[in-house]
Amino acid sequence: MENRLYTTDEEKERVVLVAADDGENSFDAEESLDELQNLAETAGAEVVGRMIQKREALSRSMYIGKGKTEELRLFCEELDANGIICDDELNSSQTDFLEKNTGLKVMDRTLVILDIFAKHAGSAEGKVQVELAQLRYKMSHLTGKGKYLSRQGGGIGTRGPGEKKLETDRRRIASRISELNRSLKDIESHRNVIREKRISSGIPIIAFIGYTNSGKSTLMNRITGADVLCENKLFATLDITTRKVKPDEDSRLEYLFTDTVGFISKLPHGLIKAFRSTLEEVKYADILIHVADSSNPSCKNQMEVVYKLLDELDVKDKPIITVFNKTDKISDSPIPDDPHADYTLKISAKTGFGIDNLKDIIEKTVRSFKTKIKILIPYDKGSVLNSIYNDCEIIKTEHISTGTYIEAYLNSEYISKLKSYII
Ligand SMILES: Nc1nc2c(ncn2[C@@H]2O[C@H](COP(=O)(O)OP(=O)(O)OP(=O)(O)O)[C@@H](O)[C@H]2O)c(=O)[nH]1
Ligand SMILES: [Mg+2]
Repeated sequence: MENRLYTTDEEKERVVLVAADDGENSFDAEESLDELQNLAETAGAEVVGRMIQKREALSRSMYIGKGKTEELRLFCEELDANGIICDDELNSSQTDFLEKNTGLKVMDRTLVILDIFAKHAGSAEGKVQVELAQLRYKMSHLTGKGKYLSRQGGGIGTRGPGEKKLETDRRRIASRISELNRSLKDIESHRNVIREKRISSGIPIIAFIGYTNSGKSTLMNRITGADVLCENKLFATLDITTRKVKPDEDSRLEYLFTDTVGFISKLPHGLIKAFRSTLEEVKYADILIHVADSSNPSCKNQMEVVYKLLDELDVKDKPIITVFNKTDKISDSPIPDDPHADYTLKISAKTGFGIDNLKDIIEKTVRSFKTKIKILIPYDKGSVLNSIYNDCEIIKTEHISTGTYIEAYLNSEYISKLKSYII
């Protein structure tokens, strides 16, 4: 059974999903495997079976027990499966043990997520981030003999961004990682410049966040007229799209809407690290619109995952508007509560239901917060200066040759009034 041939690029992988359930996950094991099935299929595999083992505690050396592993081997043989995908990230001993005792290709949830990211990465930034996360994953899963990587074949875990074969040689991986790290540094500093510019423009930034496939991009398109790709796929969006929009034609207000990558349960740590600069866009937003898929039976759990990740990214104290999306798909069921949100409402990004209401709420929220900006008021504009002194929260004032330099917290109405003085 050892060394059965692995799949080739042309052949569809036939996989069995495996979960070791120690009761620690916020989803139950079946729900989590439903999601893993969706991930595996998005990565191009065919799921032919699943197996769950309830465990008191997970072991460092075996993902599932010895007896269960033998049961799994027979189960895979019966189903003619050629791979196994485990629902948690395995260490190299756990992988080795399963490989040795089943003779099959052993993959895990992280590997599948990385594979999907690689498939969907479009921008140069996304590609660098994904390849880096993939190679770091490979490095940490190299066993002493490097057996796991020396396997021939294609399929999940062997493709980098742009269908490029991933590097498998340990030494070359190391030098590629340093190269990618350098590119990432450049990308991050470029992103910081753009971000600084955006923040100092004083225009409120509104970010769509939420579980993957909840409808963030569909809502972004509905509100801004952008044409972000929306698909019934996990992680359809990886790149950041930003659009400037006026709430209505003659409004003095302007908003910047941002759509970005979705969250998922057990989001691999390596991905969070590599995608930090993308994920941190959320940190610099003024308002978060949390898009939840109310038609998904796991809606509540998915929302919890989102809040856990926000916490991990150290995103706090932002106004949150939670929209329960896809209400066109459900009959009139009550909205779950969301203690984290300042507002909750039902919408359908697809039909447009509730969108006007959402726009009103956004406007109300924008008006209620203030943004820090820098302005320069010429000395001949004494009345403008007076009104700032009277109405705004000033942090710093300095008299320079061209006028009075001020750093202050202004609300959006003031920002539009003083637009021409913003520096
Ligand atoms: N019925 C219904 N389907 C919707 C609604 N909003 C989005 N969808 C569908 O849900 C799927 C996912 O939508 P996206 O907008 O791509 O979701 P996303 O949150 O951007 O997903 P990722 O970028 O993959 O994280 C698509 O098939 C959409 O057509 C809605 O209000 N009703
Ligand atoms: Mg999207």
